[in-house]
Amino acid sequence: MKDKRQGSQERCWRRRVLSYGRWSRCFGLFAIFVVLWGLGGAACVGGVAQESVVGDATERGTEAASEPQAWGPKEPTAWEGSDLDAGIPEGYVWGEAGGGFAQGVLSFSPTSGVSYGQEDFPSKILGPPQGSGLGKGSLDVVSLGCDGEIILEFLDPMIGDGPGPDFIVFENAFSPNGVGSFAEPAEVSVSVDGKNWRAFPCDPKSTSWPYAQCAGVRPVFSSPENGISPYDPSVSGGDVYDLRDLGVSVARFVRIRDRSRALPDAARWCQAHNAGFDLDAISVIWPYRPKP
Ligand SMILES: [Ca+2]
Ligand SMILES: [Ca+2]
Repeated sequence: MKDKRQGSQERCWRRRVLSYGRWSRCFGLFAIFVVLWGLGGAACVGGVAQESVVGDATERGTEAASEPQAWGPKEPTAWEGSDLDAGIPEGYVWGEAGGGFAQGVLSFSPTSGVSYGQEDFPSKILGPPQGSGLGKGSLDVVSLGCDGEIILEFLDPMIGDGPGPDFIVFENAFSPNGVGSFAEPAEVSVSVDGKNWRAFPCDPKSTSWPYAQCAGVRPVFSSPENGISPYDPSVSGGDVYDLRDLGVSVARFVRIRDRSRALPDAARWCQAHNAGFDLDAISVIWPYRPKP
């Protein structure tokens, strides 16, 4: 039999008739029990809280990694240099010429029924071009469809206005006989805030090949396999752009809007699942990079 002084609090509760003295001792033990229980409980809550933060962070990380990307139009993040005529952005410096490729997609609006290349979207269009030469168009592309649109983002590097051309848009135009090309022209615009745009001239209806400054016109020669530089317009192929033509010194976004519906046979080929402009890649000739 346990000593009464060491009896458990539970035993105390079972005793219905207690003298005042015994009740006091019992209450004292009970009070100690409550304090210890409270401390333990607090520690326990603290532990659970800490665990749940870690758990949440882990879960968020998992969700972020596995969540499918939605490519509808979304709000660009605020950036203080949102003046289209802005100079070198705060915290950015010139990098070496030949600065990389598009790094992200702000929005993608393919025409309904157009699906070509979407299984590997967007990785397929964020790397280097996979040019197939003069007589053959690359299959490593994502189709926009007639009137489709895509907006690509550049942050590291952004595109700067250096001497001469600043970026190159690669489609999969090809030219079997070396004269002109089978083109699917698209308008190219640039922006620093994703809202205000300046467009290079592109009107396939009123112009003839190469359709002013439309993209999707010139065959692509550069690919990782052949080692031809994707940054040298004299050998790379693709359609070349100079920000100075628009009076813009830096671009964070490039928008491509298909204009191939303006071509004579558009009604026929605009029905295809690979209709319209087919984006392969965009290379940055003159990069602005965040300061290391
Ligand atoms: Ca330039
Ligand atoms: Ca196409």
